[in-house]
Amino acid sequence: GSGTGAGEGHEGYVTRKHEWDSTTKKASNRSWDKVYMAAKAGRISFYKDQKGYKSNPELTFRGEPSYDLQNAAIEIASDYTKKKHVLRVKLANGALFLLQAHDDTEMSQWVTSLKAQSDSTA
Ligand code: I3P
Repeated sequence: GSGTGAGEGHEGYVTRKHEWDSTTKKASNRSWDKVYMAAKAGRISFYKDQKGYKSNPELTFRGEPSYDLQNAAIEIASDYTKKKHVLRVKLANGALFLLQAHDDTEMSQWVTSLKAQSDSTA
């Protein structure tokens, strides 16, 4: 659905850059990748595409674990000027992702839904 509350999930394609593994460790692969992102139950997971997510949700992008959004900081990355419609997700453990949405509307929807998930006590 297109809802952005904490109670329901939000999924869709984004272009992702994994910048930091933790506060002090840069991610080893910092290239931009088109991925399918699913946010629900206070966590985000990344997949190669929608079909992969639907048919085998255990098979994540590069075999990554899902990420806990509890106490994550989510904001529009207005200081990142190389691409448009980019939001920044900083997890409580210091890991940091830049996520490029298709347009400003989708970017705002992601910010709203991810913030709701980060506040979820589920
Ligand atoms: C990365 C790629 C990213 C770039 C990143 C590079 O190289 O060019 O686009 O981030 O810069 O490391 P590769 O594809 O070879 O992994 P930007 O788009 O933000 O510049 P970084 O090392 O400064 O993170």
